[in-house]
Amino acid sequence: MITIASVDHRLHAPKSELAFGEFVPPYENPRRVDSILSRIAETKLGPVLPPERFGPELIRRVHSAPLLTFLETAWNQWSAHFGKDAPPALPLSWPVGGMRHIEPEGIAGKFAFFALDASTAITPTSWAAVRSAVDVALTAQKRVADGERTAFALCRPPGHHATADNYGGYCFINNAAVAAEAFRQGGARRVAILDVDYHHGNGTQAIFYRRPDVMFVSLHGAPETTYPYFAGYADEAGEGPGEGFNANYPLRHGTKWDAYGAALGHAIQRIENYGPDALVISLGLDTFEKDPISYLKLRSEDYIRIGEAIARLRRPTLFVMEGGYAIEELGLNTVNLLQGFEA
Ligand code: SP5
Ligand code: ZN
Repeated sequence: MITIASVDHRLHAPKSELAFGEFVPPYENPRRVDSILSRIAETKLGPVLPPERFGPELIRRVHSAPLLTFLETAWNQWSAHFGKDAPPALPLSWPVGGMRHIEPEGIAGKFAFFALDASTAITPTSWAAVRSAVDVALTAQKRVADGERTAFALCRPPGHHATADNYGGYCFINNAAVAAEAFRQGGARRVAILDVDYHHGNGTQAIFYRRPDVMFVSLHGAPETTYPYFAGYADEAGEGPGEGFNANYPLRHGTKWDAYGAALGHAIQRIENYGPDALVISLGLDTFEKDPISYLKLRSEDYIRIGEAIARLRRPTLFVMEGGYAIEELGLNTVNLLQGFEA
């Protein structure tokens, strides 16, 4: 299997993350990619190639102009206000129900307007890393659109929490959504996105919620107890023309392979019935038993079975990296899944 990866992901490496009221070393950090690349080399999974540069057209089909302008200029505006040595930029308030959703002029207000949480810092060079992750996704997508059975987009930072208008959950641009849109623009009539990250892909779901041409199917920790809390319930089925093309499989804390495998079987059947021309996998490995921020209990060998189950769909398949924070085993688990697919 071909992997697309960029060295520019290192440009996004905040010094700290706000978690439960204190600053901790970021869970989402460059060592994640190192772990995966070293396992790819060790197992001779296949070549690792750099991305091509893509223009902003496909990104603009998925995200609003105000969000993109904000992400591109946020650090400059923040540092103009708080100085070049300002700490990584974070929001401190939000426009909740009953308030006005109008973009403020001041930079602190803009952070409040565009961020969906306070865990996702922006540094001087974050935007360059974010753009490289999209290039990684689109380069891998192109290979699959051009006839390869599969490719692995080793994106960092991840993307599935980013909506059309908001960033957060370590995500800025929704790499998987942009890739799905690329398949559509390239002539695929139906695209399915299967999201196996531990966290619900609220961004991807929202982007395609009213569309029948891109089905979103997700297995994730139940929103009653799990970030991002406000999406991911089983009754979220899509809306308007998109009704019937969204499927959520929320799972309780402690879920092991038996219940996970059963839910995955149902999810795969939904996609089989849909009959997509292309499949995008939002590939999170934070369902692992030793993940430091998650509560599912999958074991390393279970990822081989997930890969095998995805392969049974027999569709052109693009893997797009999302979460996974047990860094020591991240490479093993990721490559297990990819090898399960190829077996
Ligand atoms: C792409 C992805 O996996 N994003 C995950 C975003 C998680 N956001 C914060 C969740 C809360 C983390 N709390 C740390 C718990 C330590 N025991
Ligand atoms: Zn996750």
